[in-house]
This record gives sequence, C-alpha cells and structure tokens, in this order.
Amino acid sequence: MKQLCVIGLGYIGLPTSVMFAKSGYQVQGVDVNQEVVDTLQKKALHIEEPGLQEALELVMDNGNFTVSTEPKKADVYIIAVPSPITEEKTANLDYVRAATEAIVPFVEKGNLVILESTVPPRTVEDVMLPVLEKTGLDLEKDLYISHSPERVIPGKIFQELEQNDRIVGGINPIAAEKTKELYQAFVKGDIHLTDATTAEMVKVMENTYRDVNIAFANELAKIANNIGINAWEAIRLANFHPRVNIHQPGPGVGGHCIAVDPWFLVELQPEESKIISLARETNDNMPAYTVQRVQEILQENEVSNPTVGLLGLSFKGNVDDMRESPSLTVMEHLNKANINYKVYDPHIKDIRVPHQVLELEELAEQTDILMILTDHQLFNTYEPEKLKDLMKNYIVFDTKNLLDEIKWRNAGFDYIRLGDAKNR
Ligand code: SAJ
Repeated sequence: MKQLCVIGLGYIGLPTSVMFAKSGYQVQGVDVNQEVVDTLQKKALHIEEPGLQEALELVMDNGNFTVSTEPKKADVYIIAVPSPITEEKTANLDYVRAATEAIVPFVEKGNLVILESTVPPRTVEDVMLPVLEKTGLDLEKDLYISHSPERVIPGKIFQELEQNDRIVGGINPIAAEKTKELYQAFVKGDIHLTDATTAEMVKVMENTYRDVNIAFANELAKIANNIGINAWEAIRLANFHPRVNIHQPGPGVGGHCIAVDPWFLVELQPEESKIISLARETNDNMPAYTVQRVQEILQENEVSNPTVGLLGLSFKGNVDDMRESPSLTVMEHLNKANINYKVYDPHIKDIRVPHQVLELEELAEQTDILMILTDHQLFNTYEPEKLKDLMKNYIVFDTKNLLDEIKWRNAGFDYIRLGDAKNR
C-alpha cells in the first residue's frame, strides 16, 4: 500500500500529504481549486504553517508528492475536504459527497478509503457508503472504509500530527486495523480503535466540550461583572481544584471548528442538545455583550462622539486566520450602534474589512478607547505611553485578559478587563 491519493489540500490535507510523502509514500494531492494546485506546483503555499515550506520543497523535489485537480488510481484514498455549516446551522456535506463521487471510478478491491474531515456522526454510514456502493464492490469485504479525524491546531500542525493520540473508526474492525497500520507511518501517539460512527462522535464531542466550557466561563464573566469580582481570578483559583478545568472568558468563539462542530449535534438531536445549543448562543452573544460594555464605559466617561480602536481581527492569538472571528461580529454591532471604529491586526497585512488600518499609530490616532479582541503576543510589546500621545481619551477594554494592567495604568490608562468589576 504505497500509493496515496489525498483529496483536499487545506490546513489538514496538505500537511497530512506532506507527512505521508516524507514517510516514503507516493502521494497525489488533489484539490478542485486550480489556484491551489498552481500555487503548490510552484512549491509555494496558500496557508501559513511553520515547517511546511521546507517539507513541501523536500517531497516535491524527491517526487514523492505531486498535485492535480483530478484523483488517480491509488491504494489509499484520504478525504480531507471542508465540512462547513450553512446560515441555518445545518451541516453542508456537499464537499464530502463530491470527493467520494470523484474517487468512485478509481477505487478497487483491497483499497483503503479514509474520511478525515470533521463531520456529523453517521456521515460515513449514511453519506459515503451509498456513494461507494457505485463501485460495485462489497464494501464490507472488498474495501477498508474508516474515519480518522484530526486534532491538530494551526501553528503546531506537524508536531501534533506526530505526537497526538489518534482515534480511528472503521466500518468493521479490519478496516480500523488497516487504517491504524497506515498512520503508524508517522504517528507516535497511541492510535485508539473503534467504529466509524463513534469516531465521528468523539471528534465532535472534543470541540463541543470546549465550546460548552467556554460558554460557562463567559457566563461567569457576566455574573462577576455584576457582583464585583474578577472572573479571571476566580477561575484561576477554582482551577487549583484537581478536577476542575474552567476555560477562559472572551469576546466570543471563532474558528472553523469549535464554533461549528457543536451545531452538528444540535442538528442531529435537537431535543437532546439543549445545553449544547444554549452554549453556542451564549458564545455567539459575547460580541454584542462586549460592545454593550464598551458603550457603558464610554457613557461613564462621558465621551461624546466616541471612536473605538479594535486590536485583533484573527479568531485566535498569533495566527492570521479570520474565519468566524468574533471581531467581525463586534464590528457589526458597532455599526448598528453607529459608533465609529477602526481595526488593526499586526498578523493581517492586507486590507480585508472596512475601517481596517495597517499601522498601529493610525489606529490610536484620535481614538477614545482601545478594545483588545485577540490574544496576539505582539500586543504586549506596545508602549502605552506612545499610544496615549496619539489618543483622545485613554481607556483600554481587554476582553482577553492579555495586557499588563499595572503597565497600562501607570501610563495613565483606565484599564478595564472583561468580567472584572473588582479592579476598577
Ligand atoms: N477560546 C475562548 N476561551 C478559551 C479557549 C478558546 O474564548 O478558553 C476561543 C478562542 O479565542 C477562539 C476559539 O475559542 O476564538 C477557538 O479557539 P481554540 O484554539 O480552542 O480552537 P481551534 O479551533 O483553533 O482548535 C480546536 C482544537 N480542539 C480542541 O482543543 C478540542 C483543536 O485541537 C482541533 O484540532 C481543532 O479545534 C479542530 O480541528 O477541530
């Protein structure tokens, strides 16, 4: 089993292809997006990930990795295409279905077919198998079909691909075993075997657990603000309990995973997913809550015709990924409230949204309040004194508990933390 065909060359498919090619497999990477294929053919990258550029050049130079828009015959097919949600919060499995259709003409007896995309439980059984029936093969005996979800995070993909434990679920035990053997080419973590539907459920549970936990932290922040304590201090102290791990409050939950996967369960079992769906609503309401807090702060300071300076567009710290970013929703609410704002993110070097500026100084110019929305470490290198010279009023509202409160207070700022009514 040395020929691999990987469908979908995004954050997961491309690093996975490169890892298998580095392990000696002949990998054909397939993406329907001609631009992605053209970029890769020039050994250039359409995604930012430490170590990926060098690894890509290595496997393209030694011929272990080629790219195209069409699949070709292989021993193993890995599907790693997007599985987004619609506006109505339902799963869009069109890409998974299309990728499965695309390999039908090539699949032969003895092949492995693996779905890596994060999907609602029962997608392999109810979506992929009916398509693979078209091969005319006996899916239980002639093929090995499984689900092997990813757990890597942007910025640490290669080390996590290697180190993380992996869950592998087969439509039967031999399919799971065959898939485990394949990933042992580079996975050093333990590979836990189960059935395909359980593997799909486990992956969605991992992200749903975080979303519910974050919603809990966000509720604690709102309670803390009303009863005069600092939620961050309280959470830190509670987490000294050996069996407590409360997550961090924030301006909302972004990204294409934690903000998405819980909806798969809500759609599947709406009557049984009350806490899950309420947690999603709680997190999705945090941008509005942070804007309401900014309005309260501006009124307390009697600022007329205020300008808000947003620091952070990415959905999480130290990356340039804006997908589902809470900052975008904060901007919508500021627009609705007719409040002037500018936004700056040092990791996003091209203009992608209205009112975005590309210089920190321009953001501070004549601004009344800074709002920290993303935990970029770069924000901790700023000198408050320099920003103060450019600003009109000197307020900073930190929704990520990121900045050094003493440093900003000593520079003359009114430093306010989300969920903290103790240190005012
Ligand atoms: N966030 C909070 N409070 C927290 C943690 C995160 O507000 O305590 C916010 C972040 O600011 C961000 C969002 O939640 O906006 C998601 O951040 P994240 O880094 O936790 O999630 P992702 O989407 O980057 O990665 C997650 C990870 N899943 C788990 O940690 C269970 C990663 O391991 C998965 O591989 C990834 O989803 C995925 O691919 O599903």
